[in-house]
Amino acid sequence: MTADVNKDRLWNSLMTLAEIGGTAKGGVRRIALSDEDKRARDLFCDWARDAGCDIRVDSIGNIFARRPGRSPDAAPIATGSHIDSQPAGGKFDGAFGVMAGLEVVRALNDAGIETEAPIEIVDWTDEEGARFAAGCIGSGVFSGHRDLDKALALSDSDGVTVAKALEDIGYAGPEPAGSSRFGAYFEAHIEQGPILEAKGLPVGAVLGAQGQRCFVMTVEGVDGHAGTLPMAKRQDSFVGTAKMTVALSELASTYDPPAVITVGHVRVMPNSRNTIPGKTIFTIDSRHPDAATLERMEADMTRICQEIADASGLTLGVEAVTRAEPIVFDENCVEAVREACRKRQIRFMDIHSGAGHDACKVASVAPAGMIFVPCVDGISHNEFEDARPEDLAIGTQVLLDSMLAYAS
Ligand code: HGY
Ligand code: MN
Ligand code: MN
Repeated sequence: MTADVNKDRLWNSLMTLAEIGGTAKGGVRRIALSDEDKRARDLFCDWARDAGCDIRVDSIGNIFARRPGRSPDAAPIATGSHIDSQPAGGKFDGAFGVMAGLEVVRALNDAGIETEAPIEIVDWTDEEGARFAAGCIGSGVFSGHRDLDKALALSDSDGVTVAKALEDIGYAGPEPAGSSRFGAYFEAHIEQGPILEAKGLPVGAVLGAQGQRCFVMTVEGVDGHAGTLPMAKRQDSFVGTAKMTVALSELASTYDPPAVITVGHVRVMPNSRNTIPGKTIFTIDSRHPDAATLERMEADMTRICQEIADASGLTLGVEAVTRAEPIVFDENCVEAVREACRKRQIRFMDIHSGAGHDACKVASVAPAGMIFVPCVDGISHNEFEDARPEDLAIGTQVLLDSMLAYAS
């Protein structure tokens, strides 16, 4: 018993969704809990209702679209991803997983298939962490990795909290976050790297994902006049930050295998051409596949930044916003993905994820697996992110068959 995915319907849904927050370069700017995110959420809910799903929203704004099964009390077999994007993101990161879930439901409807367990499609709140610094807010609260009240209190650079932003867009839901459970969870996602495309393979059966340690660093010196204060007397927080950034970048290659360390967000204050910056806030995103190495990296990064601060008459504040251990997906879920490929003679490979995903959080409260599809030149977190309709359809077909194996 199976159902066939409709490649054009999937592609058209993705392109329609991409118009919300679409950018001139063909990318997407759909910041979490923004008006664009609201409009995209509303569209997803409309489409899911049209496909016969009931909609629930939880207290951190996660949306659950449930297709009923014969056994209403059975734990649902779920899929999903995130509709929010990077500030200059692509059409497929996250959106593909949510639209693939919708296509699974639509294809099951076309085939008149009733599953034993319900099927659920999830849109997780703020996976990207581009606005509130901490990523995977929705799936993190759902899975107990994040405390609800602390998550609701997170604020953006304008001081707007998650709680306020959820209220403003009407997605502060009544369901206690984390009160529902899945029988299994599968997430379809573009690989966001070059491996599948380089090997000419349409599917990756994801074994697990590397760990992450993310920080918000506050460097404080003294504001001063750019024209009058001699260089030797300055306590320039941005110069200190620049030295830290270069040192962190060079640190990454000292581990085996090498780590990845990124300073991606910097706020210079007062941000005026002719005032020496007395305060600079910057983020560190560090990742490695080994838990012990992550621990060492945190100590090394903190020490290096502190030494630079001390040598420059600066003070340093360190706030950890994410400590995510490396994860391994459920072997039965991984095997269900492999078996779905074998049954349709779809070539695949086992692969590890360099990126973090909502599935990495869900994996601690339900058997979870992921299906990767290639993206063009491995580009992601970039407006030129692209994918091929046939690859997306193949990945969605594997998702459907993997879920059906569990939901029947
Ligand atoms: O940062 C990540 O790994 C994810 O793409 N948000
Ligand atoms: Mn993503
Ligand atoms: Mn992303």
